[in-house]
Amino acid sequence: MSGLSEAVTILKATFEKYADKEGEKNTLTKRELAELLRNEFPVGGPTSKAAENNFFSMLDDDNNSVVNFMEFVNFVAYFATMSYQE
Ligand SMILES: [Ca+2]
Ligand SMILES: [Ca+2]
Repeated sequence: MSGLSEAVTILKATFEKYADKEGEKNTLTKRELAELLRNEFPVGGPTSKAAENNFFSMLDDDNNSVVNFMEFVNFVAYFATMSYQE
């Protein structure tokens, strides 16, 4: 497996690990997202309830109160862009 397809596999596995905790298996609730961010983005992630809410509304593009894989990947791409500064 190449590095990039491995990265995609990790992205999917990470999403599924948290999305499977409550409600629908293929979407993240606010609580699931908060847990994902706390564990997977210890640096740059939310540090308060207010920040968690901000992150959630930032990720939930279509405002349907859950974050799907596409919305999650958009965020990861944004995060990658932010950290790619020369
Ligand atoms: Ca879920
Ligand atoms: Ca959504």
